[in-house]
Formats: sequence, structure tokens, C-alpha cells
Amino acid sequence: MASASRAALSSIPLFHEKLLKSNRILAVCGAGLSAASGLPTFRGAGGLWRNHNAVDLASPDAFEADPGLVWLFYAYRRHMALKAKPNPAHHALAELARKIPGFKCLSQNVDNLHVRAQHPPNQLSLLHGSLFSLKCSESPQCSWTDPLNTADPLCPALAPASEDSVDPTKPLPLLDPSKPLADIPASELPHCPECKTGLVRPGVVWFGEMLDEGMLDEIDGWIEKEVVDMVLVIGTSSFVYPAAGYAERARTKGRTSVVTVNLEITEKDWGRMKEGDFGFEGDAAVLLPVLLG
Ligand code: BV8
Repeated sequence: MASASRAALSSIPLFHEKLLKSNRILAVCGAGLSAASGLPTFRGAGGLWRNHNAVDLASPDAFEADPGLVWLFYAYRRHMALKAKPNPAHHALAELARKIPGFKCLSQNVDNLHVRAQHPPNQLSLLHGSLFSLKCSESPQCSWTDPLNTADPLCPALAPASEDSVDPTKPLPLLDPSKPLADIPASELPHCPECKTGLVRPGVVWFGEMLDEGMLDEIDGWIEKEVVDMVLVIGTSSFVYPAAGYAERARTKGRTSVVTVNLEITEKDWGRMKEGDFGFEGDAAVLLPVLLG
């Protein structure tokens, strides 16, 4: 099938026309949304953390094998996210939610920046949890959680992850792969205050872990309830499932516009777009206020 013309696919006036007629909009957001806030993405340059692939550290096995290393990785990301600020893209999405009750935002990001941009909570689903929620690693046997913990550092042993470099243009000392990382014994990591035996872990969804079933059912129900007029796919490589599957799941042939907002849109991406879809290449923090404003 001939792909739609590039001019139509990237036309802001045509996009605005469709937006005006849209009552049910779904957004699927990824790390690119927070790039302008200074937070590294997973597969871009930021994909590596001290020669470790971020994806390898985000797993129960990695935590089991070396909880100290995984906690340093998360303590570093907590520290960076606390220093970061929501950018105009987060605010544009929050503004859209206030304007359109039928707008629902799904985010893969765990940096809490949507919440800090005052995104209406009933129109936001954090698919992969949050860096700032804590839970017991013995869950579900132990139900202890701390929904919002912003301690930085979380404990003395993790202080190296909160040390800023004297020269702000230099990476954190912790990131210097030439500097060996101190081995942190589990005894120096926070333990569950309820069961006393389990280690505290970040309240994020790791690879190989189920997402919250109640949240998944609620999203499925929302998609199936009525036609979705528009799906905004913002700053994501659409690599991780089930998040990556929502755009096509929500598409009703001939009715739903899938709108890609990404720093890089490849020829393959353009070729996959259908009549009525849109593609806008650039920084989400620059594009979203123009598109949604
Ligand atoms: C699940 C939280 C059911 C933690 C994350 C084997 C066993 C089990 C499951 C699987 C398996 N094989 C495959 C799977 C499924 C697996 C999966 O998808 N794997 C991938 C690697 C193929 N999924 C799961 O495991 C999920 N659970 O399926 O449960 C199950 C359970 C057991 C057994 C069977 C099935 C759980 C996945 C959740 C993992 N947790 N995060 C943490 O953050 O540390 S994932 C994490 O990585 C993010 O949350 C996000 O989802 C993903 C990174 O993707 P992006 O956000 O898109 O970021 P990326 O860097 O890739 O791309 C950035 C994009 O932005 C780029 O396109 C770039 O061009 C663009 N960009 C950059 N700058 C800008 C920009 N765009 C605009 N403006 C800019 N300025």
C-alpha cells in the first residue's frame, strides 16, 4: 500500500485539524520525553552505565546477584531525577489532560517528572513504576511499601551515587568507569522495616516482571470502551513490551491517527505510517508545546 505522502504525514496544520476533532487521545511516552530534562535515555549514549547495559541492571537476577551494584545504579538515577526538572513537553501533556478529559497518558518513565509537572493523576499510568517508590524484595509475601521516598542518598553506603562532580560539565565521579566501585555488602543496604529480612528494592518493574495487572486491565478497558481518535507515541524506541504494543492495539483502521514524536524518524518508520498518521522529528520538549499548545 502506498505510504501516505511525507507532506501530509508531517503537516502541523493537518495535525491540529485532527487534534481539534479528537476526544479520546492516548499517549505512550518513553525516555526521550525526559531527555531535555537532562536524563539519559536507555539506548542512546545514556544506555550504558559504567560499562553496564542499563537493561541488564534492571532485572531481579541482577539485584539478587549484586544488590549493592543495582542500588548504586538506582541511587544515581534517583539523584539525577531529583536534580532534573519537568520540561515543556511534560507541561504540555499535563495541560492537554486538563483540557481533554478523554486524554490518557501511559508513561514508561520512572523519573516522577510527569507527577512534578502536576499531570492529573487519574489521567496518568506509570507503566513501569517509579524510582521514588520503595517496596520489600520479599513481596508479595511482605506487603510493605513506601509510595514516595526522595531521600538522597537513601543510606550512607549509597552516598557515592549522590556526589556531584565539582565541575558540573564533568560526569558524576560514580560514572568514571576507571574508578572501581566499592563493593556494598547487603548488610549496609536498607532492609524492610516490616519483615526485617527482605532488602528494600526500587518500586519499578524489572525485565521479566509482570506489570501491575489492575493497571493493565484498566488500560485495556479504556482502549476497548470507544474508538481512540489519536495515539501520541513520544520519545520511545517502542522496543519494550507490553508498552510498545499499545499504539497498534488502540488503532481503529481509518479512524485512529498514530502520531510519532521522536528525535529520529527513520525511512522505515515513515514507510510504516498509514493514511492519517503523523510524524514529527525533533526534540519532544520543543515539538509538544507547538503541537498540543
Ligand atoms: C513483561 C523500569 C510479562 C526499570 C523498564 C523474557 C522474559 C520475560 C519478558 C520478556 C522476555 N523477552 C521479552 C520480554 C518482554 C520484555 C521486553 O519487552 N523485553 C525487551 C528487551 C524486548 N518485557 C518485560 O519483561 C516486561 N514484563 O513482559 O511481563 C512476562 C513476565 C514474565 C515472563 C514472561 C512475560 C517488563 C518491562 C519493563 C522493564 N522496565 N523500566 C528501570 O527504568 O530501570 S523498561 C525501560 O526501558 C523503560 O521503562 C522503557 O520501557 C525502556 C526504554 O525504552 P524507551 O523509554 O523507549 O527509551 P530508549 O532509550 O529505548 O529510546 C528513547 C527514544 O527517544 C529513542 O527512540 C530516541 O530516538 C528518542 N529520543 C531521544 N531524545 C529525544 C527523543 N525523542 C524526542 N525528543 C528527544 N529529545
